[in-house]
Amino acid sequence: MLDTIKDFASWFFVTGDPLIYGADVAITLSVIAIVGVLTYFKKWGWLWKNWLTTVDHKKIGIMYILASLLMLFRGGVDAIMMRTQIALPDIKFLEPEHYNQVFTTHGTIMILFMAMPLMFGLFNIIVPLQIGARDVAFPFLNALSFWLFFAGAMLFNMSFVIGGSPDAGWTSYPPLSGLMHNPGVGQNFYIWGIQISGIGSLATGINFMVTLIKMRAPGMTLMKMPMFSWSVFATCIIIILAFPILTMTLALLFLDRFGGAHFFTLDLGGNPMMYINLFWMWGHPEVYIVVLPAFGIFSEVVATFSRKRIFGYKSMVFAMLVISVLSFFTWLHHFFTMGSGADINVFFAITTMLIAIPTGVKIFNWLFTMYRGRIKFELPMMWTIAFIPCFVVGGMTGVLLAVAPADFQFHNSYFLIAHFHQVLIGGVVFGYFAGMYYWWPKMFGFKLNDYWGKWAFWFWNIGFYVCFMPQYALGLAGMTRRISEYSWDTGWGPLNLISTIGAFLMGLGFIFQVVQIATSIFKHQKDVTGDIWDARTLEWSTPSPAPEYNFAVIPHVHDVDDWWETKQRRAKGIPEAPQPQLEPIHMPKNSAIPIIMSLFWFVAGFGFVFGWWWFYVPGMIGVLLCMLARSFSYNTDYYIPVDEIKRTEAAIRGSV
Ligand code: HEM
Ligand SMILES: [Cu+2]
Repeated sequence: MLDTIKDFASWFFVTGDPLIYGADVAITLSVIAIVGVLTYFKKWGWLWKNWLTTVDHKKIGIMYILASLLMLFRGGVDAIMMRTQIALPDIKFLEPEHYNQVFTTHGTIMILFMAMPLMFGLFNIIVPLQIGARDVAFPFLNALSFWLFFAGAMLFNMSFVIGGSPDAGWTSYPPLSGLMHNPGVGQNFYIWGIQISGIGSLATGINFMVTLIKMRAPGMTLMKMPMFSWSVFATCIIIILAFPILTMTLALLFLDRFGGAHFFTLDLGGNPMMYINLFWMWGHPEVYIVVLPAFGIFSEVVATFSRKRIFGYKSMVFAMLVISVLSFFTWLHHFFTMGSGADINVFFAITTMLIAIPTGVKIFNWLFTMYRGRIKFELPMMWTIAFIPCFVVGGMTGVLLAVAPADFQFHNSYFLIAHFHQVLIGGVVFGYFAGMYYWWPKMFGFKLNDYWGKWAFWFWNIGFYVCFMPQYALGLAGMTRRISEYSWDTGWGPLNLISTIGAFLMGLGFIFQVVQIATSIFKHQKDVTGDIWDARTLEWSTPSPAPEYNFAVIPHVHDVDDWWETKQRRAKGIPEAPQPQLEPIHMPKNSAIPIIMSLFWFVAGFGFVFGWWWFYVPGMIGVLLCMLARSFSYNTDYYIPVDEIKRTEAAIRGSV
């Protein structure tokens, strides 16, 4: 009996590696610490009422950002471990199997559990405020999306200590990810972690699309919508069309592994290349999903800190929509080497290169906006200015990769690794950092500390070039991706060492950011204006942080940059239209169903991972019951009375 339990435990828990035991201890201690603090300060009720069951888009946004920063930490630790292993030839820090797991979890976490939620966090915090709405179109669904993301992310991360991590790359191509070559549960964690959070992502795409179409303030025609909102619009088009492909593809892969199907196997009529095509039909649009909102952020930041209207508003909108369509026609550039022949490769080479045109248009628009502007070098603007050259170089190496015959040389080499990190870090991460610094005062009512912010900025930036520039050369010298060891006679040692130093510099940059956030929380000056940057769009017309109903009176919009125009009119003393009477505000009620339903999804996912019906059957029944409970709950909204609005407004503004 004891032996059976022992056998089970050593199979169930990941064992045998000091790093993992360290993590086990750290996780247990953190959980005890969090539970202890909450209990000691009697904060459970507060946590449940104000956060875990909230449907307020601003709070959901903050939870997304918090979770994504945690995931950035995990993904970053993975990165540092890999760079340590390959800093020099013949290092024995990570075993090859372990290295495979680490690049798989790093890639998956960074894209799906770091970039996506950071993006959704910014959508949540800003979009309703920017278009003059009181919340998103479906606040309940919004909370559910967050909790589904969170359940998926937790399930995925659990593989680190229970069952074993996936190790077939973030792309998880069969046959390597198929049952025959990968019988453990790691791949199942990959499938179900992504699947559960993917449902949430799809729902968010639909939610924000409807919000942008239906909830804009009166007068805000589509062509008066702020640039960030436009970028969200373009992104949602891609999410809605692309995520179902991923869901289906992973479902088929799961059927192969779980139900003995042969969609992607090498025999019985299956074809692994089908998976690879399907994966990138989602995967390429996915990179535009994460980068378009960054473009939106840069557009806002450039206009605000150059104190000018964005140059070429219409061309900006057009460029974004063209990118969202084109992004669906380039997927094959990820496997020019598949052998589909010259004609097909040429088609995809040309579509890929075409994307450079709208992207170039945007770059010039940003530059022309800055031209002759009175530029203020605040942190968001610094990240934006750092982004431009970085993204231009990253984009141009992308065009090189799009040259199909040349790609036979570059394919799967460190040249590719350097390219995609340059656009993902220089574009996506820099963009979201710019957005986080820019809108932080809107979220919390104070600015982040400049001193530590500048340290972080320079360490990230210098670290970036030190880390990734050598990798272009390494790629050309023949170093392929996903290798954990190489010998001295390759000559790759020195450049790899430099690259690793760069990775550590970026790691320090991240630590400075943590210090920056911590010191700013303890010591800051409260912003009482609500418009700390003297900015242009509607979110800055509300107090910081905005009250739960956002706008006591819904604004009427007349211009692009409506808030800026309003301020100009006020400065000139032009009388404003009289404020209409306050009316009771219709609001959604908090709900516990999203978090409970996601918990059931988590249980079901866990059951599917191990093939244990006594988990997945109750889990799925729980999910169904939650759906029923929601369908039959009628008490889902309430009105805030005028008196209370007056009191709240008086408290935050000093007067009504
Ligand atoms: C913070 C600095 C970062 C460093 C030092 C870093 C480093 C690395 C390293 C060493 C690899 C493995 C290369 C190989 O052996 O093939 C890798 C792979 C990867 N990284 Fe990063 N990375 C960083 C940030 C990011 C970010 C921000 C993203 C995405 C938003 C990202 C996405 C990926 C992906 C998708 C892979 C491919 C994984 C695979 O081969 O399956 N990385 N990175
Ligand atoms: Cu692509």
